[in-house]
Amino acid sequence: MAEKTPLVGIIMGSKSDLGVMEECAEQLEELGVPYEVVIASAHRQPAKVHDWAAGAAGRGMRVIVAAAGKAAHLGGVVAACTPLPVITVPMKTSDLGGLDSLLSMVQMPAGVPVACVAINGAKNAAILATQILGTGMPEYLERIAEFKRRLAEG
Ligand code: RP5
Repeated sequence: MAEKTPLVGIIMGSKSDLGVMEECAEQLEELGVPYEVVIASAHRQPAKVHDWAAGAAGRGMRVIVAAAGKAAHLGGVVAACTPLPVITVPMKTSDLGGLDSLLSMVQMPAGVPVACVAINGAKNAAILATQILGTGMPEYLERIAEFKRRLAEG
């Protein structure tokens, strides 16, 4: 998808999130959505996260998917730096099973919302991102409609 301007930006806190988040990238590819992937931690590389998020809309992105685990502040920090909608993906964790990630993502302060899919819900994040694109871009609305037709066929 490198030849097209990315419409979805996928950011994750660690290389260790990649195995799960590849499902998000694969689903976006299946739906024909151009995307980019960046690995940056809100805690370890805060300046990189801020710069990437602050520039995303200007570079043509429409939706951001942010994945992180444990004290998963990445999605909230990204949401603080961009006017774009942010879908968060809580990573399953070894100690607390991902409940830590989920709760630290969804409990955002008023004024800075994020959407949040299930623990390890990378594929659903891609589908939701495409649905958001579809509200303003008929080609993606039609791809989701076709996706749902295939789901219904079983
Ligand atoms: C978070 O901490 C990452 O998103 C990852 O899910 C978790 C563990 O990261 P590593 O210690 O494996 O890099 O920041």
